[in-house]
Amino acid sequence: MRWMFSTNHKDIGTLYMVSSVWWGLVGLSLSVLIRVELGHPGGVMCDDQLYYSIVTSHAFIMIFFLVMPAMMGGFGNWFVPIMLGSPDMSFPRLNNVSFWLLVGSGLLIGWSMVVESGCGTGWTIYPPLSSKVYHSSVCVDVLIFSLHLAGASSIMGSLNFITTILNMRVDAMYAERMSLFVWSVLCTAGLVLLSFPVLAGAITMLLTDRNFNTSFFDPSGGGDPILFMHLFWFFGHPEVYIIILPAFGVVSHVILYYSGKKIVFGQLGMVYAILSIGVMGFVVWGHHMFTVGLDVDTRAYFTGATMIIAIPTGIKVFSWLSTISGSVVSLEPAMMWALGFVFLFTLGGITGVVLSNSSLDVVLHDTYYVTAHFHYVLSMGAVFGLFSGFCYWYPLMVGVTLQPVWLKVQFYLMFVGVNLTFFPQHFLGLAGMPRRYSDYASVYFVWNAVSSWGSLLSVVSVFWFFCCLMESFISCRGVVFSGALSVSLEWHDIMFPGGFHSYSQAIKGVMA
Ligand code: HAS
Ligand code: CU
Repeated sequence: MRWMFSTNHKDIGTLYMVSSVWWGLVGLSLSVLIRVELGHPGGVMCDDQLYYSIVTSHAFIMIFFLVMPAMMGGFGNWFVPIMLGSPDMSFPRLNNVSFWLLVGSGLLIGWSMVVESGCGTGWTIYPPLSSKVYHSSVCVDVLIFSLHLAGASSIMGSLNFITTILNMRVDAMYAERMSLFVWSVLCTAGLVLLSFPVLAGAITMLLTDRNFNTSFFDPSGGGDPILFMHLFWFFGHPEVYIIILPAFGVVSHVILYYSGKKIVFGQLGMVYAILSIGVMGFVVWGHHMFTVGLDVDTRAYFTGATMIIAIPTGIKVFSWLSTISGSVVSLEPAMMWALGFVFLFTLGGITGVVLSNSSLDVVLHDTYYVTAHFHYVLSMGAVFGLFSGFCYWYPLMVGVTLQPVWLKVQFYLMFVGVNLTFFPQHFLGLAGMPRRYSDYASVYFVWNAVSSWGSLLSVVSVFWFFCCLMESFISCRGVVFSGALSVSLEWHDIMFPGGFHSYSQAIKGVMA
């Protein structure tokens, strides 16, 4: 049982990876249920509350139990200390506590799903739908506790990352030499630290509204449900960058390696882009609330502020392209995922810019266009980033290699699957199909059917991925690690593409 209490960053990273793979399968299963329900008009569940509680759990699980733990907990724990030349994280025991809090949080969210028909509130848990009147059982309360624990876990993890990155670098690892992955983890940790407490406050107020007769969000007692939306989205928008920034870091790393260059094009510009995305992420939350009756000046502000985020993001996209430009790209699986990321994330980002126009958003809000937008940046952004990092770092983490041809097959299956699933949702949204309903008019049938079949293809690809993992274990193609610092050439190359100029200097710093 020693592994449970390990304080080693790699062990904890592995715990996070394994648990997020498991939760990813839960989230995937829930998404299949959603697509089965929407496969044809009329549906199969005949229970709207059940349908929507499945949607709610799907979102929470994918965000809080798959993407964040895998990116920050998994890759972050594994590689940030190594990339800094540090022996471990600053607070190894706190690191272990962060992981186990997340497990507790997972148990609570599982519990909330089975109390009566679960929380049919959506991941936004807006009152009055989430209030005692419409959700009288304890499911919402349990969900709130689950979020409290997940928040505590993330905040502790972030404190650990920030302290480690600021204090535990070897002498020669100046800030400007740090890998872009480390920079993105640092910025993400800052976002978590500033945004999660706001969510915690909002849900605690909801908890007291539900149980202790306060009326923060209840107009009959002088409260205002719009206040909840402001608090939620003040957390919610930074949250979407919390999800995507580490993926940016992974993609920068992978693209640099497979382009065979010494340094990412515009390394410093990339750092400034990460930081400005982080800062601006806090001042655009109103674009989720254009339909609540914001006055025209406020809408103009949020439209403008939101559009400006496309600039640093564009800087990142063009810097990746410039890094690739002029090199003989080796199309290994990790690089295919990274290129897929750049292409599809950009598509999702551009529909985001469309939605940022308040006048358009009044029409498109709560339609499938929004669903299409955020799945392009999530399922094809964050998740592609995860697969890219996984293919890239797997030999380091596990000690055996994956079969590249098998992995390429998986990439193509997934690429086609997710595009079939989500591209038609743009059409559905533009045609006015609202999100968050378990049924639809038969005029929307064809594209919904395409979408549902596409989602099955993604499931096939995930099963195939597990076949790839098993193949790697069975064939046991090893990687050789050697040397006093257990740093082999392959290790150097993978961790520090471009001749590891900074790392070799860092190591010299340790030796001196
Ligand atoms: Fe978003 C809703 C706008 C990025 C996730 N987003 C969501 C939701 C989620 C989500 C989960 O303004 C739904 C929440 C819910 O449950 O209700 N989003 C943006 C914008 C960006 C953006 C402008 N979103 C993300 C990322 C996410 C994410 C990243 C997670 C990983 N999003 C919105 C808006 C809504 C929204 C509205 C509310 C909709 C509604 O009604 O509910 C940007 O950060 C994207 C920047 C990236 C690019 C691509 C690369 C840039 C290049 C530079 C050139 C491009 C230019 C644009 C100059 C833009 C290559 C040209 C424009 C053309 C049209 C051609
Ligand atoms: Cu947003």
